[in-house]
Amino acid sequence: MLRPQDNAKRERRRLDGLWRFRLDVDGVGRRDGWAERPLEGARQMAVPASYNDILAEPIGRLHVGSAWYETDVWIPAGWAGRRIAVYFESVTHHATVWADGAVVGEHTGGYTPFEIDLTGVAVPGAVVRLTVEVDNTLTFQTIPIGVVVDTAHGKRQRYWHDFFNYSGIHRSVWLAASDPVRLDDVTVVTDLDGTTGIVRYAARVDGDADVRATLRDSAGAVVAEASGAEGVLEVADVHAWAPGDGYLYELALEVGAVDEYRLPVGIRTVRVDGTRFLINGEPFRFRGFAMHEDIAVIGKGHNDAYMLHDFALLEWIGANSIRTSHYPYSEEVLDYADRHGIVVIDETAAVGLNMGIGGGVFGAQGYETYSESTINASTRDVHAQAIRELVARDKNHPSVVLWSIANEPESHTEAAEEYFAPLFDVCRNADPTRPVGFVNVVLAPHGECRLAQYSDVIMINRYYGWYHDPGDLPIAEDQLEAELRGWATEGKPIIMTEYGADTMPGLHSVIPSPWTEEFQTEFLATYHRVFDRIEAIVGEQVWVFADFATTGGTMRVGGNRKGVFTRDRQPKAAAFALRERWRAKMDAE
Ligand code: GCB
Repeated sequence: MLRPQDNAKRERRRLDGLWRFRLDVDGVGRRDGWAERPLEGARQMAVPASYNDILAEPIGRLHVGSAWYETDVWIPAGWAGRRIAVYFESVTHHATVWADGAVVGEHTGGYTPFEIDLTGVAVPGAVVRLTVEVDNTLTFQTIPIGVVVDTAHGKRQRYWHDFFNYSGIHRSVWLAASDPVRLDDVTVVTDLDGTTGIVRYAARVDGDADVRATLRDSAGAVVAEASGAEGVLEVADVHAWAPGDGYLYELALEVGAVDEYRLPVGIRTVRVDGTRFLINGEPFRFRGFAMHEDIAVIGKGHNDAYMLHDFALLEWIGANSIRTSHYPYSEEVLDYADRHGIVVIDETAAVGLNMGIGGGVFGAQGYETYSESTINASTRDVHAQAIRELVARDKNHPSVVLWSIANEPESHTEAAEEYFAPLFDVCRNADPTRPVGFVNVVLAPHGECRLAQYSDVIMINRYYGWYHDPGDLPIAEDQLEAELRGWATEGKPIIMTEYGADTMPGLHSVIPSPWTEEFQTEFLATYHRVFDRIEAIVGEQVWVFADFATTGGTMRVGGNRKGVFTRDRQPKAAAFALRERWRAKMDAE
């Protein structure tokens, strides 16, 4: 499946805007045939956006189950004979789609795209009523996982991850047209041989037609050509894609005389060598943040302006990388990262697979993590599919250098190993070219974790001095160093993928104490002293870029406050300290 695009042979229309919307509070929409006729009692809802906070009613946050979206789409009269499809960039978490009252498709997984073929259903020159049922239910057989509990006040959604379960149509929806004979997929793998760049492409065509490939540089000059569904393009005097230098070529694939597709290509290599993480053969050190897609009112809806501002702040602070904690982000984010040389650790939505962690949901304890009735073989199938869909979408983005197949799962037990070992294979089969890892939690420290052996890179989140011995940074420094020295004996690169402290902007104290701006600054400085003493540490990504929404909890003050920026992207004191450290490192490179 390819993302829709406009070119001489393809057209697309964005279907964003105000759709008709109704929350299915009593869960009767299917029984009562809400998709069969125009949605009664509908209000308006913005697409893309989470619906939760827009509603300004408690039900927006409490609702468990379906929400119905509907819009009328005119199919251009000129599209007769074309293949017509609707492409959803993301619907969180489960979507069923109807066209004029008939089911045309469904998709599970709230952060990856899906396409539905409407040819024959959508009539050129006529209008089609598109209905989408968006189900936000999380169970032990969804990714991420959750559990629905019945209470005297109705159903409640519990989950083990620490961010609010925003729901809705979160990214753009496209109507797309192409020839029925068309390029269906392309995989590009790049290499460097001295000053020569190598681009291997493999195209999949739906139908019978020849493929021609043309690679152009950023000025539009043709640098290599090939024909055939698979081929190798060589670029003399290559301008490689590199961190901080997002140089992109453009690969144009022509399919007979009927279709074409254009794909930006960054030529670079990624490799792990001992404790070094190499991009183009050069050691790379990750500096930056674990992020969230999280905006006041809009929730997890993609917003171009916020995205650009977030990247501007990343540049201001001297970051060179991000992790898409804890789910695949909008592809626009990767496009930007490609174009600006920002390095990305790309994560699936497998978060909260750990009953040992509260994550602000203390109501949902008392389960075993892996068991027949909790996280089981069916969950693993869904998880495998989530990995495949992530790789399928993001494999051609040069900015993506490392896959994270889960955040903080239970990883110290035999059951964990049984569950996860095949998933590392799934990821490596889907993409043999990039390193694979997962993010380790303190409950499985060095020596106890059974999954690190499967990872190319050790990624760890630690909160010594925050959740352990809160406020005591000398003790934290010792604990952190002792554990990291243990991990360093594994002979693999280590990235600290999370470390941070909740901070209320405006709260100060002479002696750094938890929640003050001074403490956050001191906390980060303590960790940095340790990182600078251990060679195998090749990355520091602070938790978290900006404050974000969570479920209510006694440890959360209007959400998680570990942001170096507030939720509206104002800097806390730590931002200036980080800027000093990271800009100095940047200048030294
Ligand atoms: C973690 C999780 C992250 C939480 C963070 C915290 O380890 O990976 O999702 O938000 O800790 O602040 O507790």
